[in-house]
Amino acid sequence: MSRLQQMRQHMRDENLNAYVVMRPENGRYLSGFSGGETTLYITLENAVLLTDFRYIEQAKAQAPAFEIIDAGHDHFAKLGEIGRGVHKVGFEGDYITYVDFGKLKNAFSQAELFSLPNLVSNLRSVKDDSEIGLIRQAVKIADNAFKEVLMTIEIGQSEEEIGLNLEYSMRRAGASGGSFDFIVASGLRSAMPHGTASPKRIQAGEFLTMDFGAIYQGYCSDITRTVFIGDPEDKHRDIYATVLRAQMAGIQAVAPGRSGKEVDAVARSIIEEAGYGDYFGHGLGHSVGLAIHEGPNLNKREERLLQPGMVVTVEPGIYIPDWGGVRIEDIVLVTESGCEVLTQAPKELIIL
Ligand SMILES: [Mn+2]
Repeated sequence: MSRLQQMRQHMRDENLNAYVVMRPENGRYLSGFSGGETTLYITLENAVLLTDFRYIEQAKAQAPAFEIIDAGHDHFAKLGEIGRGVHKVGFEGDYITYVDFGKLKNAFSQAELFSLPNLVSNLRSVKDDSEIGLIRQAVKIADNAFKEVLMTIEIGQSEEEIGLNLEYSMRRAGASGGSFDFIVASGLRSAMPHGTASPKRIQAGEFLTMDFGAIYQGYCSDITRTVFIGDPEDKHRDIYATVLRAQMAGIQAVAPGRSGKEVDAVARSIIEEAGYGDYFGHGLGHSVGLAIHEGPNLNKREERLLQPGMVVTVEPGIYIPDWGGVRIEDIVLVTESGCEVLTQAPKELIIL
């Protein structure tokens, strides 16, 4: 069944006549169109892609299953015209702004509107073979960048320089860009789980955490490695070993039928038993695909069950304020029997 057919199946289940897609990843997933400024209007019979003059040719080439309409800069006015007479319209309530919601209500003044953001994201959560192939390539590009950049890291280099080298390596290997603002956090900054690369220079006696990823043909990768500069003390080795044990146990726990909550608990309990539970304040992982952060997640609240074809990160960490921190992150593919680890970069403590 095509993605559009699956979408219509879900629309029937929800008794919708039409669904409006504005989130770029959802639009790309359903139509194939990778340009910006697009709205999809999907009914049980028709599929329309609204864009403007700049993208008409590209949309025709990339989205053959859709009727392409030049809607200028007012997609809502066009929606009002083509959507006249529909009764029940679904939309992405987790994406649309308050202002745009007003315009949507105005466009469909005779219809009932339903916020059903999961209609498309649930489809996206299970990847098909072509998507898995692109994610594998995005992972490989990031693995290779880690290997290359590791050889160039020197005391005195800034975190920004290291981040730039990672991006340069990935772009040379075919990535269209980084999948998010890279985290390159050294020394005391490594205690900040989301410490983006700063002008700080790296010194001996520090952890250096690098969290980065590539976009390859629209698909994201995400990897974190923490290395040590100089001579680690026992506490550094102990914390690194604890995070690694938790990470391996988390990977072991990934399997179809397990909830995100269960997998999170397996890794978290190892960090808690080691006495560092208070220093692991985020979830264990998230799904990755056309977006860097997708559902389902691996965290304390996630009830949804893993299914074969889902692609999730496993990334526990320990962050001690005024001391430093460690995170280790791989991407894994949920298989029929468990999972396959896609990330290949080494995980034993690397000392530079
Ligand atoms: Mn991540």
